Order: sequence, then C-alpha cells, then structure tokens
Amino acid sequence: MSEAPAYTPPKVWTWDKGNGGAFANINRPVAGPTHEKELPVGRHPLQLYSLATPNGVKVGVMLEELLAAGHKGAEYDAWLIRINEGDQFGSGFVGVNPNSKIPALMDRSGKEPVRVFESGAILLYLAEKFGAFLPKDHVARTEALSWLFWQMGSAPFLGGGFGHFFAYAPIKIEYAINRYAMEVKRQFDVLDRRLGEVEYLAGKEYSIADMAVWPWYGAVIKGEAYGAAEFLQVSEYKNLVRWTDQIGARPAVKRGRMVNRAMGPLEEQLHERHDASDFETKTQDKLQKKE
Ligand SMILES: N[C@@H](CCC(=O)N[C@@H](CS)C(=O)NCC(=O)O)C(=O)O
Repeated sequence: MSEAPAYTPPKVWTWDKGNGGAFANINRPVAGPTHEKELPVGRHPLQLYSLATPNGVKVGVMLEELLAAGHKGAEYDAWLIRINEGDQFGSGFVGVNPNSKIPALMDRSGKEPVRVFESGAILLYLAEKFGAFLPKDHVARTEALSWLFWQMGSAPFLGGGFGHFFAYAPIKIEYAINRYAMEVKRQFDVLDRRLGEVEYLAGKEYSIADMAVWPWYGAVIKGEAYGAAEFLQVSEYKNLVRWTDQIGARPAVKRGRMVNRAMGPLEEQLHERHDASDFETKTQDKLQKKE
C-alpha cells in the first residue's frame, strides 16, 4: 500500500476515470441515464428495485416485517439492480430514482403508480401507508423520526467516510482514517448511550428507526462490514451489541436481509423475491447445487 502522494489541487477539477478506488468504474460526475432500459414489473402491488447493501436491506426488512405482521397489501416483487454493472443508470431506473441509487420503490396499488426513492422516504412511506412500525403517539413518533433522520445524516460518515478510507481507497491516508474513526466511534457511543436507556431507538416500540440503523451499524458491530470490528473495538459498546443481536434474531430481519442479496454465502442469497416461498425453495436449490 503506497503513501498518500503530495497533492496540490489544480484551478479546475477534471474527471479522472481510473482513480483506482473500489467503485471508480461506477462513479460519474454527472446524473441521468446512460442507456435505455425498461424495468421489469411483477404481479404484486409493490415493486422493489434494489440490492442488499445496508441501504437496500432496510426496505427488504420493512416489507418482510409488514408481511409478518399480517399486512397482505405489502406483497412485493424484488428485482435485482447490479450497481457494479451500471443497472442504476438505465432509463427505467432513473425514472424511479433520478439519483440513480438503490433502493427504489414503485407502488402500483393505486390509480397512478407512485415512485419513492431514498431509503428513509421509502420506510416512512410504507410505515404511513400501513400504519405500522411508527409509533402513533406524537412524542414517540417524533423520537422515531429523529433517529431515522439521524441515520440518514450519520451513515455517510460511516460508509462514505470511514469505510471508504479504511477498506476501499487505493491508498491508506492516516489523516482521513483518523478523522472518520473518531466520528464513527462517537456515533457508536451515541447509539450505545441511547440503547442503555431504552430497548429500541424510538423507546418501547420497534420501529423504522431500528430498521434504518441496524443494517449499517449492526454490520460493523458484527464484523461484517469493512473488517473493522477490532480496529474500532466494537465490543466496548455493550448496549449496541445487545440491540444488534436482538434485531438480527427477528425472523423477518433474517428474511429481509436476504432479499436482492447477490454476495456472500450462497444460502443467504435471494437475487429476486416474488413469493414468500422463494426463501425456502431458492435457498434449497442453491444448497443442493453446492453439494
Ligand atoms: N441516501 C440514499 C443512499 C443510497 C445509496 O447510496 N445507494 C448505493 C448503494 S448502498 C448505490 O446505489 N450506489 C450506486 C451508485 O452510487 O452508483 C438512501 O438512503 O437511499
């Protein structure tokens, strides 16, 4: 691993396509579609276009929780968007999310289809549509929304900041790693203190705030993201570890994190989801193929 070379920014920034970063091939300085491509549409009211990154997992978990709670209207088709192959720049996807990022949702249950993008907006939309996983009491609801928006503002420092410079950047920059390690440890402490006072982030009720925070912070706590559990000494955050395990043990969370998963152990992958039975049959198929 090379040292960070001295760099003086030029007067005008120009796009260096081959900057060597892990996602250099999909990053562009412009928006909009790169090619024409319709999105597939299945038979259910809700169409999810996603991939099981932490942002994608949030919505898979919410839909599985809604179904587990008996909300039949939450039946959905989940289509795989391979962001490394540029699927997010197809014209159909850009029509659902002009920001070209997963997850994106189309609700086709009404007269006109409704598009929803940004994982926090999708969670809130579904919570309001089904009257679920968002406390009814105004104060508790406000607390849930505070933590939901906390996640939206904080996780980019965890993923785009710490994760990028610790695991993905082509060079190790001490200044950047120090800056973001400090911020991420501070965020862990914020969560740990809160979860020392209450069972769930919003208080007594499990909510969309837990669903938003768990895929990001839980993954680092469990050593699944960036290989940084030891570096960040995550076992110090006892309440956060307790909550991470508690959320991870929920059957709907176990199913939800498989939706649109195209990496990791084969038995945890479900590329597309069109029916509840897909979790059993597809997993068995894959295990049999592996034998
Ligand atoms: N703030 C957005 C972030 C979504 C996001 O960053 N998605 C990533 C995967 S985790 C993505 O689609 N990246 C593809 C790209 O940047 O081209 C949300 O919460 O939905």
